[in-house]
Amino acid sequence: MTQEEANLEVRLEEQEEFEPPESFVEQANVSDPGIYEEFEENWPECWEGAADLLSWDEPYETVLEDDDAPFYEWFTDGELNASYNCLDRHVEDGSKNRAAIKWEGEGGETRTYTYGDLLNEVEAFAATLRDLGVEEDDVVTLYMPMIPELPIAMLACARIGAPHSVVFAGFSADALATRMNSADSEHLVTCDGYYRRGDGLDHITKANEGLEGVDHEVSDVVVVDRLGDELEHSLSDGQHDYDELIADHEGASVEPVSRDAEDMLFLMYTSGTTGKPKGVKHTTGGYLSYAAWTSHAVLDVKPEDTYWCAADIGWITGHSYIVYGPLALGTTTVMYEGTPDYPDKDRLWEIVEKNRVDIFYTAPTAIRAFMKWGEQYPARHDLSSLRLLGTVGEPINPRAWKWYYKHIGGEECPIVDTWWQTETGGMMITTLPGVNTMKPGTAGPPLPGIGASVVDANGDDVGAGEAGYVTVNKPWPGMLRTLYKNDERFIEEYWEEYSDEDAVNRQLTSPHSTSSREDADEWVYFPEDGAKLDGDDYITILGRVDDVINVSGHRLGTMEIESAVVGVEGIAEAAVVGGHHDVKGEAVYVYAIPEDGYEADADLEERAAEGILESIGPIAKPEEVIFTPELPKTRSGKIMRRLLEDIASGNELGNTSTLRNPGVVDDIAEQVDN
Ligand code: 6R9
Repeated sequence: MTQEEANLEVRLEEQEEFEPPESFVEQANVSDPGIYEEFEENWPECWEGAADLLSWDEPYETVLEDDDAPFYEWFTDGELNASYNCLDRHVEDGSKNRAAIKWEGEGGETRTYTYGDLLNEVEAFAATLRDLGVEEDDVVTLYMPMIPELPIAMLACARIGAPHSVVFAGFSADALATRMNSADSEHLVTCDGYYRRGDGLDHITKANEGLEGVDHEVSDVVVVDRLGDELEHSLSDGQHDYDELIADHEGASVEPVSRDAEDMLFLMYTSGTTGKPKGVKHTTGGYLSYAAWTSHAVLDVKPEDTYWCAADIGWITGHSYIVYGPLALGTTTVMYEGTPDYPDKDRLWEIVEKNRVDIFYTAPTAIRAFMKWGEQYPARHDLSSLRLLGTVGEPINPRAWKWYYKHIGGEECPIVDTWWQTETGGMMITTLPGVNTMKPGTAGPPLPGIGASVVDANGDDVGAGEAGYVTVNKPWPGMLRTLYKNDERFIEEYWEEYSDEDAVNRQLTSPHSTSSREDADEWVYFPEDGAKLDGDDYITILGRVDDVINVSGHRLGTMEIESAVVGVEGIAEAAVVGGHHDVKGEAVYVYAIPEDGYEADADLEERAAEGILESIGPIAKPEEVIFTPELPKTRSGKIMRRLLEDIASGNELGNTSTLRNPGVVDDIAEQVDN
């Protein structure tokens, strides 16, 4: 390192605030700081601008209907179709030959779909689904990895008004069955396999096992042949080959169905405090407007851009910011099948260089891995096409932020650190890249029109420098409408904590007996995240305050993992917590008590890990399984999870004398490697 470089390094390390570069501001979709006031004064009508990014078959009559809060409705009586908005209108506008999806297979193979191509294949698959008997409002489950047929299937569902429920391909057979059962889904689209680090990975066996666990009849299964000869698979009765179906329906024309703004566009299952995953319901008008608006305002997406969100479509980030937001805006969206270190650790930068990517959006866990691998990998490539960088999924530490800023953005790209959730549909707290000063490690202010604040346990706003909980006291178009077929749980999970008690009781005792307008102000959404506020009203997210952990940006319920572990023969009780991990953010730690007559040995450990793989999938793989004759408990018999987290993270342990069984702590701590 030269002296000059060393000086630069020191300067960067100390710098706490960064201004967006002039060159970015000049071309930004949003650059007027007045937007905050404008939205505030004109709320909720300010959201008409988001709806205006879409084409409507029928105009909406009311922007926000809050009579039955918190079952809000947005753009009431409006009608539209999501696939029309993502495809046809761009083809009609003369962008037929613009690339819609640029797909990179792991092994170097590529496929480009223009808007025209994509529309044709979506229509062919929509016709297929209809022929298979899929009707409007039937939930179609898509258990697929990062192959183009996944967004094609999503848009085909949207075209005929069948909500999709995408199940992350890394989830287990059990997880697939649970989700199909919960959604009463009778249709499945899946594939034979996909590539991971050069190997063809079998997926169909897992899908078939999952189908065995479905408690109702599954009328049809469509299988995409991704691996060809690499994996021989035979189709059983009721299973169809995707390519054959597409060939049979080539040239089909399928009118997009006009959907009510409030009709369900998709379901997405996510983890919560209790064992059962929650089916988050998103709608056509509000969700799509919000995904499009945030893509426009925060990601600065323009039709002529090549935009890349390196997430998996199996999570909400991929739904909103690989598929719906970017395609609604008519841009080119990049999709990558594989891992970032195959064939080498510069794979992503090679893709950026080759495609001249303008905007890149990823998770802090990936950035921490890039940092660990070293700056020589991005340095091999020309990354000068990049204009904006983004992160999502977990808090980003200032060091990782600065590394990203310097080594990927060349100190010329603003970074948006976007806080949001499966439930919020789109971004909620982040800087606007053409407007705000950036502070590494701090997401930023709430977006214009978003009533997010940090409150104490009583729901009162905290002062500058204080910590508390994130709450949202105004509805927004992208919000979840309910949990699938479970309005009660929807209220209990998200609204009970901070909303007016009487209002909550009224909805719980006589649901949907339309409340008065004044009541609408009494509803406060609780995302279950802790946060800190600074003097500029910027919010630093501290992480979940419920029993959800965040492993590599993936949300996992500790209760779900615990129930998998106690389901293993020979294990009597278990507690699962997240412990600090340098790259993953958090890692899974299992503390388990063996049943009488079972040895706490390597075999039991392996079976515990196996139990987790079977019921959830490899993303929940435990970092360590620690056997103990007892779990540390309070005098009232509650497991002291905090303490177990501190042990897992290698933190100093506070006073443990108030425990019922303080002696157990040292025994456990000795076993943990850190
Ligand atoms: C989009 C997504 C949601 C949880 C959320 C929070 C964490 C997301 C974050 C962040 C700090 C950010 N989270 N973005 N924490 N800074 N920029 O990730 O949805 O999978 O539902 O997870 O992720 O804890 O509550 P989801």
